[in-house]
Amino acid sequence: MERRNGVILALDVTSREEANRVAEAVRDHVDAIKINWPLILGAGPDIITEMARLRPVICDMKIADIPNTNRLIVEQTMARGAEAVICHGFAGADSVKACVDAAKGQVFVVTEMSHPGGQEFTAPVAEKLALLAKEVGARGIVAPATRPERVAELRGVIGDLEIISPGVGSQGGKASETLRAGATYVIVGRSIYQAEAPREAARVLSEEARVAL
Ligand code: OMP
Repeated sequence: MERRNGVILALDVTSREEANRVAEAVRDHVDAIKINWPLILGAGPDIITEMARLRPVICDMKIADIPNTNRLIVEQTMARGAEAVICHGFAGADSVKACVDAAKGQVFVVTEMSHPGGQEFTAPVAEKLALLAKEVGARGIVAPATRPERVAELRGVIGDLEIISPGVGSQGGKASETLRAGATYVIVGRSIYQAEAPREAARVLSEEARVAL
């Protein structure tokens, strides 16, 4: 995927119709579409293929199992046309490596999570998770737009790997601050798909992001 807007749409709607309506409306202003369990369960896994026709798809199942199960999940996901997947790092290096091998490197590893609970267990080990991502050859990490100072610190750990950052808008983070702190892309869900005019909301965000890049 090419960074033109600096924004990834988190398409957490639950029906195929709604997914198409939002994705068609905003596709010019986002660089990728992130699909999570709500849409996969609501619309079925073929939605991955359908959305991949509009924009590159990142599948966010937050995979966190033993290596063999991780491999099977990633193979099924990539076969449906996803460009990349998101996995958790806490299952260990062998589990993350299984994802990296099955996705040919196209893996983002979750580090510190963006919600308040992310400070309980993920924050204290975020640097270790980021280092693990680098060591096993992942494409990048997920780091919190709600705490841009942490994005900057984690950038220091991973060098030139990519950082995708959720938490902009509804969770309180700001796109420009997050990108200036070192994020490669911001991930935005509700502020776009729940907006009265999703296309305009995405346009404004991508404008803000492009100025900050
Ligand atoms: P909004 O809060 O609606 O913009 O959506 C944020 C999206 O990013 C959702 O799809 C979350 O599942 C996802 N996310 C987080 O919010 N926080 C994290 O720490 C990690 C993720 C993620 O891995 O994408």
